[in-house]
Amino acid sequence: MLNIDNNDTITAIATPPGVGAIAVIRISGPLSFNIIDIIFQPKIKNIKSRRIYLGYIYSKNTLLDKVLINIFKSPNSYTGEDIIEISCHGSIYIQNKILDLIINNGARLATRGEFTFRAFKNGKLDLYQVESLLELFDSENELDHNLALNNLRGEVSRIIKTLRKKILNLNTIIEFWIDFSEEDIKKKNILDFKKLLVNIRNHIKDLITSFKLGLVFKKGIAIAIIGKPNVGKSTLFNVLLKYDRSIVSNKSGTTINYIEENIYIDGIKYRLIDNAGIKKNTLNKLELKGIKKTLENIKKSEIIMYLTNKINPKYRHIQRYYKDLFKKEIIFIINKCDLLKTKLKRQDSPILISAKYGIGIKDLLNKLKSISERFRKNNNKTIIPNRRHYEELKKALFKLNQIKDNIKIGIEPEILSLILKEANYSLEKIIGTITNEEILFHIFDRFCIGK
Ligand SMILES: Nc1nc2c(ncn2[C@@H]2O[C@H](COP(=O)(O)OP(=O)(O)OP(=O)(O)O)[C@@H](O)[C@H]2O)c(=O)[nH]1
Ligand SMILES: [Mg+2]
Repeated sequence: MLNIDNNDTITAIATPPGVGAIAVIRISGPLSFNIIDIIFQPKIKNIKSRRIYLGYIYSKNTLLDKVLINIFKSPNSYTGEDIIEISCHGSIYIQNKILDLIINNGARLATRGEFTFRAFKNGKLDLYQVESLLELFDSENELDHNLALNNLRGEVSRIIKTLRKKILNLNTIIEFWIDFSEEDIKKKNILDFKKLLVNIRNHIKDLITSFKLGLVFKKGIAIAIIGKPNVGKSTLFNVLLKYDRSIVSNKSGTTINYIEENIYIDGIKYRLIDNAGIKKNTLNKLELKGIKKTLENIKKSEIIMYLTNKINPKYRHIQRYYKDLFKKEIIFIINKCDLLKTKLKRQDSPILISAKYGIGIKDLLNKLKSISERFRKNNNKTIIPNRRHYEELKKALFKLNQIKDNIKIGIEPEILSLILKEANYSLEKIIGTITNEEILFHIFDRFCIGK
């Protein structure tokens, strides 16, 4: 449970449980320096911030360990309080002995996320940054790691704060209408109001659409491998995965249900989906179900790998079809090039490969990398990866849309002002200037003890 108003000195082991070369024990709060004065030798006169001291931890007269301690004086620390970080030897015995010693001298064990909660309470991080920290811990590839890191630096928080300010400006204009009713002034004000409203709504819309890209970064760029039965989709799937995951056979219709696996290429995560072959004019119920799933996978993928075995002069049409209709990147691939009678020059598109004999796979990966660059470039943009923030932004936009509609039909300014407050409330909930215990508990409970 979160200790919202509590000011105790807290402590915890910050490194993962178990034996390691070293372990780090943290202390934060008003008693931090007193405790170190009792348990650390030699005594430190005039403790200096951001300094490392080498010495010994004693429990009364018993030597426990030789350690390094790191000192951060309030307010220039992670929590904003006085912090000591003890780097001790990593045996479980020593870690627990030192932790007990700290507790016996006045600290208590921290709860989950309590160090970060104090950073939030003391204005070191806002709630958006706290949640970005969680995203950073959860990140498992370059794209979502960069995204979380950028957000932790506070860029989105700044944008949300600017939007809030603009909403307050809207409210000032409305209050002006309430106080003064001269028509000429009001007309000009309405124009200003509308302009600002469009600006805010567009900005929020951009943030809302960015969520989809954020999800792609987190879950991985989805690639659907599709084509007619027996063209070698599962063989290519296994080659890219580097192990035999999908069943391959010369019997047409081997893959009935799709298979999905993650792969990492150059730090980017992809979700590779091997699909059932698309067969024209089938009445077989099982095959129809498989094709339906293939179509669903096409829709939810960012990239399509379209496999054939022969040179299809219509490939440019097919490419355009997928690009225009589904808004997908398509990589056109001719597989089984080892069987091709006519010798084709290797060219950019279609890409010639033999999945079975490992020919052309490098070309295919290069093509994939060049498409992925587009995603990497977007990595610097402002992206909202968190569903809670996304939902609050949608609520804010809904309220601003209501204002746009209500202004047309001449609703009283007092009511507009109330709706604006609700839009503002949603933005405040994102950065945590307004929040409730339940939300805080839910967020900080996702941290481990020691963070
Ligand atoms: N010669 C040759 N044979 C290949 C190549 N790639 C796949 N094959 C063979 O083609 C047959 C079909 O391969 P699969 O990977 O099962 O084809 P698929 O597209 O997944 O087929 P379905 O699941 O039935 O839609 C198997 O016998 C493979 O060994 C290749 O590059 N060259
Ligand atoms: Mg297959």
